[in-house]
This record gives sequence, structure tokens and C-alpha cells, in this order.
Amino acid sequence: MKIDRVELSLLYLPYVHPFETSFGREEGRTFIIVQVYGDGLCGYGEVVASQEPLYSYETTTTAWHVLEEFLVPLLFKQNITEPEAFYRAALKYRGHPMAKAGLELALWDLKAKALNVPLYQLYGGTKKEITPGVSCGIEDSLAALLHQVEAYVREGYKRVKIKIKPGWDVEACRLLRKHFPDLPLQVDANGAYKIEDKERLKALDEFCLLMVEQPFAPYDLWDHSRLAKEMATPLCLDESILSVNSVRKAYEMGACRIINIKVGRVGGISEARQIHDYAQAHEMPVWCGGMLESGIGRGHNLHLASLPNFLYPPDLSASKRYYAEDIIEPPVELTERGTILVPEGPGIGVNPVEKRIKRATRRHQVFRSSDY
Ligand code: OSB
Ligand code: MG
Repeated sequence: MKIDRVELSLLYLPYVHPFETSFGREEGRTFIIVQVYGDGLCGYGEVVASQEPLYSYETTTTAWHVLEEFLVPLLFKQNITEPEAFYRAALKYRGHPMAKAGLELALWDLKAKALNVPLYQLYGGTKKEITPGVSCGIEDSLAALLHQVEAYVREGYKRVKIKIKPGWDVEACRLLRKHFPDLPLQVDANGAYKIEDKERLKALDEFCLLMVEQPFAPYDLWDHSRLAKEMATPLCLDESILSVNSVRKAYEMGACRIINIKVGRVGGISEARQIHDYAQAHEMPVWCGGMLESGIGRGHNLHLASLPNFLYPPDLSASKRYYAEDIIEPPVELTERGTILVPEGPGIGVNPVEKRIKRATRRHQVFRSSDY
């Protein structure tokens, strides 16, 4: 195998419904698709960085810069073809996990396609079918939130997560619990609280939530460990978990009992699998988070979520929950059982539609191995 070229495309897709978190409302998503060509095959990856540095410091512009100036040259100058080799080589560059993950994912897809196997087989995935959850943004009113949750439950979603922030938390949970006494429900604060809000967060214990995700700032493991000691509901960390090393610290401090794994946030599948294995050895369940990915990133998430210690439902919904027209065909859909099947075709096992990718593309660049 020789990698002939890498292509980057910057895409914009509007959401079917605006998505609001504690850091703001977005009407659509700007993201990067990475394509890696070799042996007549093409591997696809997605960079989940957003246009603005809200969820993380990375943006589509920083990711493009890091890919163009450092990661793509690294690949060509060292003749790297294997995703594991790329992961190890790219460790020398500090940070920028989403940029690294996008290219690593494309190399995994290419490798699996060359071997003619689905990705989950390379990863050691065991589940063929996944029961997903749906992540609901902050709405203009509690009535609108209830309406949205009712629609998702009617569509077949078996677990609901709502975004919270100070002032949009206890009452929202009370209302949903009243209407759905048995629904598996969880909340995600994206770091919107401070330790001074501890009593408000403890009030959430009343609602039998599966977990409270990332109440405090990403760097604040210590305050999470203080809250965890006083709360019955398990804490889950998302933004705080950047590597297997940060999981060890969170575990040893008792900062959380559950880990949200996002392949972009941790810098790729190699790191994500180490986190999975460490958590499994320490009896900490993990689950697969989402970044409102296109069908390409979501397809990748399905394979990761098929690993055995992914014990809670992922934030991974059908294509139509996010986009009127996904860039893959067929789109991701829920079965009558409210599940999603892990694709069985080679690689990611989803079919990107080049025409739709082109239509959504705002910037495109080709990098040829012969130029390095
Ligand atoms: O914190 O999990 C999060 C989306 C963007 C940024 C952060 C988060 C999210 C989600 C979306 O919750 C989940 C999904 O992709 O369905
Ligand atoms: Mg989160």
C-alpha cells in the first residue's frame, strides 16, 4: 500500500433544528472531511472541530492548518500507511486531537477496505446492533422541550439526554420525569456550573438520572471529585477526558464513574481503544459521545461503539435527526426495535455520496505524495 494523495474538504450542512448548549446556539455545522487515497481505494475520516472554539480550542481553521502544515507532511515524509503508525508519529505534536483523529480515521477506513473487512472487526467490536440515545438541545421554553422529547420517544429513541445550564435544569428534569416516569434520562452541562452551584446539582438526584455529564470546566477534575462524593447520581466526564492518562487521574481522584468517549476529543481510535481498555479493567462503563457528525463520522462512531465496554447508549441518532440530507446513502436509520445496525460492508461500511459532498463543500485542497 502506498498513499498517493490526501484531500481535505470543508463542508457546511444546515441542521433540521437549531442545536443549543450552555455555550450557544448553532444553526448548522462546519466540518472537515479527510480522504486518503491508496491502491485505488479511498478512506474517509471526519474532523469534528467546529467553526468557533466553544466545545474545545480547536476550530475548522486550526485543524486545517495543522493537517496541511504538519500531519499530512508527516504522513508523506515517513511513508506512513498504517493508522497505528500515524498515531505514534503524531504524538510528537502537542494537542490538536480532532485534526489528528480525522486523518487517523481515514487511514483506518482505508486499511479495513484494503483487508475487505468492516472496521469493527479490526477494533475488536462485538455488538452488531446498538441501542442509541438522542441528545436534545436547550429550547426556548419547557413546552418546546417536552414537545421535542415526545417526538423523539415516538420515533423510537430509548434514552434521552438533555442539555442543561443554570436556570435550565431542575424544572426541565421535573417536567420530563412527570411525563416519562421510566425513561432512561441523563443531562449534560458542558461545564456550565461552578462548585458554588453544588446544591443545585445535588437537587438533580431526585430525578433518577443515568448520569450528570460534565458539570464543571474541563480542567477541573478536583471539583468534580468533590461533587461526586456528595451526589448519588453518577458523574460522567466528556470535555475533561483527553487521553487514557486523564482517565487514570479521573479514576484515582473519584472524579467520575462513567466516561464519554469521543474519538475526536481524544485524538483518534488508538487512544480511544486504550481508554476503553483501561476503563474496562477498572470497571468503569464508557459510552460513545457525538459531535452532530455527518454520516461519515457517525458511521465511524458505530464501529467504535460496538466494543464490549460501551455499556450506555451512545449519542448517535438517525441521519434525519440532524440533517435533511446526509452525505451518505442509505442514511443511518432506526430499526423498529429502536436500534441501529453496525454496518457490515468493508471499512466504515457507509457510502459517501460524492455529489452531495461537493455541493456542501466551501473549500477543497489536494495534497500529493509526489510533492513531499
Ligand atoms: O457535549 O456531547 C456534547 C454536540 C456538540 C458538542 C458537544 C456535545 C454535543 C452533543 C451532540 O451532545 C450529540 C450528538 O451528536 O447527537
Ligand atoms: Mg457532552
